[in-house]
Parts: sequence; structure tokens; C-alpha cells
Amino acid sequence: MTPISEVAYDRHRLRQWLGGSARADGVLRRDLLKLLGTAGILTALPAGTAYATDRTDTTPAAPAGNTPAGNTPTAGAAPGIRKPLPPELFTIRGTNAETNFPALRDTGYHTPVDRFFVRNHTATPQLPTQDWRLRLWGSGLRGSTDYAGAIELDLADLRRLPAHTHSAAIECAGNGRSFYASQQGEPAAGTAWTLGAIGVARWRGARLSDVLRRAGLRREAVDVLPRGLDDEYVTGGVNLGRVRRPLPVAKALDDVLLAYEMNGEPLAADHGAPVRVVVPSWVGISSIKWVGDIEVAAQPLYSPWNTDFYRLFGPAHPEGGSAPLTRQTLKSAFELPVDARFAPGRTHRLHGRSWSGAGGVRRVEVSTDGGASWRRARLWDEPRRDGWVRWSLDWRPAEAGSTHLLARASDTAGRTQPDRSTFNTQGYFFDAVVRHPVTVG
Ligand SMILES: Nc1nc2c(c(=O)[nH]1)N[C@H]1C(S)=C(S)[C@@H](COP(=O)(O)O)O[C@H]1N2
Ligand SMILES: [Mo]
Repeated sequence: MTPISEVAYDRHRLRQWLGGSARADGVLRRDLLKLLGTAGILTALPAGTAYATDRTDTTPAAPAGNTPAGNTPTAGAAPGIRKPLPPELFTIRGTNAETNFPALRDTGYHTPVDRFFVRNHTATPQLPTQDWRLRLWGSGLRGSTDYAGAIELDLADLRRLPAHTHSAAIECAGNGRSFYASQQGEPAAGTAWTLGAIGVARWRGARLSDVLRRAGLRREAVDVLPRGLDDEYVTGGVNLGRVRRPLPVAKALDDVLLAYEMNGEPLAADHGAPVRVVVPSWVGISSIKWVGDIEVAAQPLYSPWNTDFYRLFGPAHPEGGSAPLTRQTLKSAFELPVDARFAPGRTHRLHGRSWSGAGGVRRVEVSTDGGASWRRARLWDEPRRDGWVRWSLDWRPAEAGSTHLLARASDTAGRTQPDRSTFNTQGYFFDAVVRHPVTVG
């Protein structure tokens, strides 16, 4: 097995290079080039890199989502989140709040804002709507090559463009990460989510494609880099700058929204007010909250969020890591507390949800005997791309004792949840069937 500590060390050096703390070190530069080269994505040096403009020389230590602190659920509030986080709705993990799946029981298809998970690298910023501007700039636009020459829009401008509504999931790529440790004995670095780092909402806003075309998109444009207005992210003593991740222009022109409404209400502060990017089906990091500017470039762009994060590293993956992650994987969850108790000899209706970034979920099977036998659950929604399906199954347990409930989804792309997930060091894309412990008695 490849020593994981070496992989972690590589990631750390790359992070330093990206953070600017190693800018004069030719060895580190060569490492970065090697990493990017191995992954087959290096077509040009990231000249005039976006992150160069974010560099700061002061790198105060700050709490980070990837520290052990992010792995221990804490009672009370996550200081950077503004909405109430009652313990029956959320489990707090560092700067983040995970939705408790039992809290979705009877909520309908869309996740209410009061129980939609929050993933913050730092803290929810206060952004008065009247001061908000979106700047579009870069070599991929006609007439605006630098930030100073940016094209600016305010919220009223955005609202004047045709409005589109899209029902879509936002899910963290690390959702389910804790099961690498608890089910497979393979601990992975990062926030120890169970299955609640997902929500489905009705997003309304302008299409990014309309905005880009009006801004003067050049045919040479290849990457689009939205950046948040929240604080710069400092991890391991390195300032990685503002949260930002490049999108290929083809995706940007497809189904991406600049959303100002969520479930029929103005976007809530914690979910990116006044405007966030929504990239349906893709890893949650793509959906940049509090978007303040979008660089449009005629050359490939890099940020830490598409180089050392959000790729698969580890023994089963290429040495330089996988290609940057795009579509989310397949998962299922019961709307039940861990260790839920059921009376024997009575019929209980089990409820849950399944979802896949690759297509709609068309079949869900449930096992109530730890995987020995499976029955088909009844689906309450059509298989829907970008969303989830609700399902149920009646269960009449006979004997008292402890058992596991399992749910296994299959999607329209032909995938079925496996028994075991292929490990990666950062614990992304856990897709295996999760064992949900319950007690009969
Ligand atoms: N500006 C900014 N955008 C961001 C983040 C962030 O910390 N800052 N977190 C990202 C991650 S990792 C995820 S999973 C989603 C979470 O969206 P939510 O908090 O609305 O659920 O937002 C993404 N967009
Ligand atoms: Mo995420």
C-alpha cells in the first residue's frame, strides 16, 4: 500500500506553493508541475494565476474544517453560521452544520432552509444587498482583460435578465466521509460528515450563460472562476485566498445559475446571499456562495480547490491524483435516528431518500436483516436528474434484538451502490451501502 503520509506531505507542499509561501522555491514549483502533468491537465503554466492576487504574507493560524476540531460534533452554535441550529435539526461539525436526516421526515421534496446543511470554510459574511456587485473580467471576455477593466452588475441588473428556476441538490463531495473510518476501517482527512451534507432546493436566478454572453464571451474562453466574498481561507498556517474553483466554460454555459432565491424566498445569508452560483449535480464546492467576481480566462485556471482538493488521491488512484471531481456519486439514507427502536410484531413504515449526480434514481432496495435479503422500496418521486427520490418500505420485525437496516440505490446511468467504497485520502465520494443500526424491542 502507498504510504498515505507521503501523499499527505505532497499535498501539504503543494498547498504551500499555492498559498504563495514557497514562491521562490524551484523544487516546489517542479513538484506542482509534476502533479498537474501526471494528472494530464497541464497545458499551460498558470500564468498570472488567480491565486497570485490573493497572496498575503501574514498567515495567522485559524480554525479549519480539516482539523480534528471539525471531526468532533459540538453542542450549541457554529460561530460563523447565522441561522439557528437546534440540535434536533443539525449536528455541528467545526464551522459546518450537518442536517439530521430524521428532521427531513414529512418535509416534502425540497429541503426547508431552516434545516439545509451549511458548509462554511470560514464564516457567513454580512453583505448588504445594495452594495453587492458582481464583476466579470479576464482574457476570455472582449474588452476586459484585468480586474480593473471589469464589467459590473448589481442585483437589479441580474433580476432584469430572464429568470430560471431549477430544482437541484447541493451536496458536499465529502458527504458520508465518516463511513470510510466506521465501516471500512480507513479514516480519511476532513469533516466527519454522516449522510446529511446534502439538500435539495428550488433555486431561482439568472443563467450564468446569459450573463457571460452579455459580458462579451470570447470563443477562446476555456475556464470560468467564480470567487466568494467570504474571508480568505487559512489552513495549516497557509492562506489559500478566497474560496474559488474553476468551471469549464462548457458547464458554465449549460445549466449553471446565479441564484438569488431559494425555495421562493430571497437567498438566506448562510447559503450565499445575495447571490450564489448553483452548479446542478456537481460537487458542492462548485456552487460558490456570496459570489463577488468571476474571472473568465482564455487559458486553464487553477485554484487549490481543483488541484490539491477535490481530486481522488490514494493507493487506487493515479500518482498525481484523479481528474478534478465533477458529478456527485450515488447514496441513500434513512430518515431515522441512529439506534432507532422498533416494537416487534408491529408494522412500521421506513422512509428514506436516495440520490445520484449521474442521473435519476430508478430503484431502491432495502434489507432489514443486515444484507441477507432485499426488498424493493416504493418510490414516491419520478427518477429525477439533479434531485433525489423519496421512498418507503413496510417492515414487521419479528424478534427483539439489534440489527442493521440497509438501503441500496440504482440510477438511470446504470450504477448501483457497492458494498465497499474505493478509498481516497480525503474521503470524497463515499458511495457504499451504509449500515444503519437499529434495535427491535
Ligand atoms: N464562498 C464560498 N462558497 C462555498 C463554500 C464556502 O465556504 N465559501 N463552501 C462550498 C462547499 S464545500 C459546499 S459543500 C457548498 C455548501 O453549500 P451550503 O452551505 O449552502 O449548503 O458551498 C460551497 N460554496
Ligand atoms: Mo463541500
